[in-house]
Amino acid sequence: MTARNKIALIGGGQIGGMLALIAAQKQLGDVVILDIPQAEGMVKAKAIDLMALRPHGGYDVDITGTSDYRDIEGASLVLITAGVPRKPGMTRDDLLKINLKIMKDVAGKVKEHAPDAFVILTTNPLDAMVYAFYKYSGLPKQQVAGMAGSLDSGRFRSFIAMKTGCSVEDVSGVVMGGHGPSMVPITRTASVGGVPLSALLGEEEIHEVVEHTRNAGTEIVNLLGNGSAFYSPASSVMDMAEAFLLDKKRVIPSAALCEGEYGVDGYFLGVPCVIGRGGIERILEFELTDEEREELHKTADAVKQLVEEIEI
Ligand code: A3D
Repeated sequence: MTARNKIALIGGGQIGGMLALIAAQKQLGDVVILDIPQAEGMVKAKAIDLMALRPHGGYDVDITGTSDYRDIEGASLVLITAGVPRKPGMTRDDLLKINLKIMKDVAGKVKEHAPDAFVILTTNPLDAMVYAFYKYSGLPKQQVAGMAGSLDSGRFRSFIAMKTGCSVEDVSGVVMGGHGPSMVPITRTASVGGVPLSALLGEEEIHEVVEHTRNAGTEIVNLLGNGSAFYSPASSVMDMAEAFLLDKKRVIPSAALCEGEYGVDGYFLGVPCVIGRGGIERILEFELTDEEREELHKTADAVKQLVEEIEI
């Protein structure tokens, strides 16, 4: 008998709840949703609700809610969304101090109770939080990744599909760099069914797609008024999670520790990564134009500045 995977969700709020639902629907494993003691009732309630959805949802895994870290023992995958989301008028960077405290607490406990797990973080400011988690936990670099490039590239692809009137299924494109306004959508390699984007859209239209991609998160924060995006972030995390659990070797832009790649050293930054059962197995490098390299270094500098505020 093969044991099912155990998936621990640290943070059971908007994204955490969606993660539990998608993981269950895909039957990726049993799910433990952990939150702070004050929110234990909330995650227990979500777990009961999701268990009751099983006869309709076509899945047969166990979902539990807890505030006790002993319940995540044996998890092969830990997905962290613990933290506070933005409110209108806030930048992701404004969350640094408050979410850093949370990350210190979470990192120590994950290290203690699930030291072999692959960990994917979503907490903002993303690239700095992944760096902090890596430093606080001391886990190997292959085991630590941040979800942002997956979402940003998904937005990029979706907006290209909308602008060209073609199916999103046939759009490919990558967004690199930090998860902030200086992220770098690589328009040169984007394509629709193998046709270069530049053959389908004019400069101005491509510029609009790029700006929409960069601002999509803020647009949602302003419209929601209380909280940030959660459907697409959860699905973007789950692409990475599934690539790990099923050893798919998918190429997904993720915040990974760069040690010389793209001229970045010692920081987590969004780069194309091969994800399989070894976690972040490889970073794929390709030649950037001078302009792209300059933009990537600008975004890396923004991440560096934030990381310098962190005392490890
Ligand atoms: P929310 O619905 O508030 O859920 C966060 C949960 O974390 C809450 O249930 C909290 O109780 C819980 N929590 C707080 N402290 C702890 C702790 N110490 N241990 C365990 N749980 C804790 O937020 P959300 O789910 O909408 O967003 C979560 C994070 O993701 C925020 O920081 C967002 O800014 C971020 N986010 C990132 C992206 C990226 O693309 C990187 C996209 C959307 C949101």
